[in-house]
Amino acid sequence: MAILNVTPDSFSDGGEYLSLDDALRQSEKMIAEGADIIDIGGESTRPGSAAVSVDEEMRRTIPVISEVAKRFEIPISIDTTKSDIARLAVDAGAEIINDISGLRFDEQIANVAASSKAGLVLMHSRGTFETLHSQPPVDDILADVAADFHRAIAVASARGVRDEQIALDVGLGFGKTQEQNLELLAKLDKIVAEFKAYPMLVGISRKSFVGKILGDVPPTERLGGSLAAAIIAVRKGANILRVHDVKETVSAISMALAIDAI
Ligand code: 7PJ
Repeated sequence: MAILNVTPDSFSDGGEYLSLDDALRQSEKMIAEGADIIDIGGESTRPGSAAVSVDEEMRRTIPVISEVAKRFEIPISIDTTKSDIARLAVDAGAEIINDISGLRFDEQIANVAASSKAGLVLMHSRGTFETLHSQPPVDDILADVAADFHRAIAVASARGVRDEQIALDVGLGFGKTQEQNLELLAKLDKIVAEFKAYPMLVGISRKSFVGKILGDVPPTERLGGSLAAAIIAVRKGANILRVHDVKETVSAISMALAIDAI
């Protein structure tokens, strides 16, 4: 799953917004490098980011989704916590809804998934939009993630989403301590085993917890660390990796799988 941010704060190159042309060029590049899904997001959830209105999120994402859907064959995912955006995105051609709140912010997202038959990613996170990155730690992160997966799956199911539509995500970097982010990767096989009916998605790429291990390096210097963690995640059962660096990730995982296949 290749990340396509259409937010001014996470993709600025001097200009205010990522232009449609830039978004299409970036999509084409990531598809050529081996992406299987493009995840389009118009609201940054990085620490310190401001929430955006439905109108603004719509203006950023929907034209890009329409154009990518028109030009390429690749499945498109919409990274949103708002059912209004999810509905517009699905109508514009998105086939997957990626909800970092796991239906905690807007349960109607499940209704959109149910009626459209779109895929639904239920990610574990804690707190509100404003407090996503300032949560007091829980004692047992594995138990917290598992309990929240059960809650989210029950909400989805009650609103008509079928099991085959759902993927889960432990939500690295969202309401976890540094050690808990590492623990979730180290013990990912346990969570995969408990929820084996669902594909497991993991987002590691360029995150702060990777930067911390490498001596607080900036996002541009987190590739090696991200790849090492990605290999471990796949060996422990992850099925989908959400990444910025498609070519490098495909190379690293191909190499690891070739060795494991012997
Ligand atoms: C994730 C996400 C993740 C899923 C973001 C960032 C923060 N969606 N959206 N999983 N992270 N499913 O990319 O650093 O880990 S935004």
